[in-house]
Parts: sequence; structure tokens; C-alpha cells
Amino acid sequence: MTLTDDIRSQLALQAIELPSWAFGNSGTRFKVFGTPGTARDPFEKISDAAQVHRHTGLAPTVALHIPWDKVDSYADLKKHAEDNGVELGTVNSNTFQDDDYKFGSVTHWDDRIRQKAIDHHFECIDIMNETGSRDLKIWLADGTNYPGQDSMRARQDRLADSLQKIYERIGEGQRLVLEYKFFEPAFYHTDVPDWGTSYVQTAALGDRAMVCLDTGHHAPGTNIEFIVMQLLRLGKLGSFDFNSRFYADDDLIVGAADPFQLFRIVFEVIRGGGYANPDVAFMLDQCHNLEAKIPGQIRSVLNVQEATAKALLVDTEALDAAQRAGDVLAANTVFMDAFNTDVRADLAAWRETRGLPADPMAAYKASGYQQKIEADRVGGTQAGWGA
Ligand code: PSV
Ligand code: MN
Ligand code: MN
Repeated sequence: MTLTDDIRSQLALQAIELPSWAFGNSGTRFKVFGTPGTARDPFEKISDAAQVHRHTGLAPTVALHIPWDKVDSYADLKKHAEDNGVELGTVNSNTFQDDDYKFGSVTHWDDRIRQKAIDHHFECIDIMNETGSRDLKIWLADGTNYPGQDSMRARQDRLADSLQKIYERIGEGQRLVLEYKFFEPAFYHTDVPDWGTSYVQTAALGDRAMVCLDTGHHAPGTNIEFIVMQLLRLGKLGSFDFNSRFYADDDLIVGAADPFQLFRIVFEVIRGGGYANPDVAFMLDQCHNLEAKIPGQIRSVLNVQEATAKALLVDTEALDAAQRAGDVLAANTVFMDAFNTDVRADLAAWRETRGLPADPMAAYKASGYQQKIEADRVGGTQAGWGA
């Protein structure tokens, strides 16, 4: 099987947003290993993200995280991004690193703390107005550790109320995207644990409130592509946070742990009309603890591109016919034939026709950028997952 002109033109539409935090140092609760050349501020993170787009043509936007990416002038940051050939994208709020949020943020029983969390989202919306960002992404660490610790019902009601206030501030062309996660840091209950809760909460808000599906935020064995199908069916899939996991929220390179799962997810996106559809943002949410960060992101977007090429190769007519004939094995063969096709050479040749390097990983290595940042960025404090 080879890539057709139609598949190539579909692939040309692909855009994957990069997380600014992937360019800072990160680690586990045991240790954060510093890496030479790591960005020291939001400007340097954007410069590094731009390298990924330069070598792949796949990553035209970069997501910000506030307050980690707080700067004096967002106009300057926006200009810096544009000068480097990328744009600023989604703004992520952060209500999980302040002592006040020990028992919750937008779900807190204390009106003062709840208002503080709401005000933080207002600040994020102000920033979005300056950066020209469309999406406000909300992930909440809110939850409890012990049965009886707090009223789950009351927290859900406060969540609805807080989200309503935030949603009212969202501009015409903007969206509120609510991310769910089944556990961590809370271990007994989480206030937005699953797609159903995110769906119920965003449906109550209105059309500009959508669900964010982070691929690492499900219990092991969950059929994620089913959730993708269902959210697309309901018109509520706003964005993906792509990454991969072996155990929990590992935030590893997308497609590294289970390339077949990524293929199945992308297949459902395409079938559900979510591909190259501005309503469904493709984003990465990863941390590169051990591997180099810029090539780690290059590998990630290439993995998504590869999975997409394979998913576009599925012979949907043959699949349909086999399904309607009740031919289980034939249907599965059509599916597996596409997945088992090696598209790497075809993609490399196609990249060259578009003025991109056939091998973006090699091109980055040969560019000298890594040596340059290692030599230049000697003073100051490196950015970390958190600053
Ligand atoms: C925490 O689990 C998390 O990884 C969420 O997935 C967010 O998207 C990300 O942090 C950034 O806030
Ligand atoms: Mn996420
Ligand atoms: Mn996560």
C-alpha cells in the first residue's frame, strides 16, 4: 500500500500544537535532571518549539501555561513567536501549585479561594485576548483522598457554578476546554474524573465549551477510541492531549508505548469527521525527562503523522463491505493491512517534495542548533515543569 495524492493532500493539513512545558526540565518526584541548553524563559521555549515546526512543518502553534509562561508583554511574546514562524495557541490555567488550593480550587467550599481560582481563569482569558488564543484549557487537580473528606455532590455543584462564571467571560471566538483525569493527585475521588463528567459539565455551559481528551488519563485497558467516537458523535470533542503511557499519566512520547492504539484513535478521528477539523485541536502534553527535548518533540509529531498516514490508508469501502457481510476476519484484515504498512519511506519522499527534510531528526541534529543553545544558555535558571 502506498500513499495516494489524496492521502498526501490530507496529510498536508495536519497541525499539532506543542506544549511549552515540554521544553523545560521535568522529571519524577524523585529527581529532575537538568539538560544543557534547556530554555530559561518563555521566549527560549518558543524558539525551541519553532525548531520542531521548521524541520517537520507539523507544529505551527505552541500552548502556554500560566503562570509558568507569565511575561511582561504578551505582545512581545506573540511577535517573538511570529518572527520564529509559529503562533501562540491554547492557554492552560494552573490551579494546582498554590497552597490555597490544598483542598480544591474552583470546587473549594471557601468562597474566597473559589473566587481566587475563578479570577485566575479571568486572567488567562485576558492573556488569550492579547495573544489571540482561541482555547482556554482547564485541568483541575481538585478531588479528595478519603471517603467522607468532602461532599462530592456539593463539589460538583460548585464546579458547575465556577465554570459558568468562567464561561461567561469567554469571548465569541473563544472556547473553554475541560480536561478530565481519573486520578492523581487526588486518590479517592477526582472532581472531573472522566469524559462523562466533562461532557455533562460542558454541555450545561454551551456550544463553546468542549471536552479535552488526554490519552494518558484513563484506567488501563480503557477503549479510548470508543470515547473519541462518542465525543465526536456528540459534537463535544474539543481537543486531544497526546502522549503515551505504560502505567498511569506517564506523559511519554505519543505512539511510543502503543502505536496500535494511536492508530485506532486517529482512525476514529478521521471516520468521525474530526481530522483537519478546526473544532478538534491536536495537541501534545508530554514531558521529556531523560531524552533531549527538541528531538523528543520532533519524534512525537512524526509519530502522529505516521499514525495518521496509516489510518488514512484504511480501505474504508472494503471495510464497510466486510462489516456488512459479517466477515469478521476480512474486516480485521483490512484494518491490520493499513496498520502494518510501513509508510516511512513514502513520508520521507513526500516531505522532500514540500521543501522539508526527508529525515527531520537527522536534519535537527545536523543543524547545529543544539550545540548553539548548549553554548549560549549558560547563565540563568533553566525552565522546569513549573517555570
Ligand atoms: C496533569 O495531569 C497534566 O498532565 C494535565 O494533563 C494537564 O494537561 C497538564 O498537566 C498541564 O497542566
Ligand atoms: Mn493533559
Ligand atoms: Mn496529565
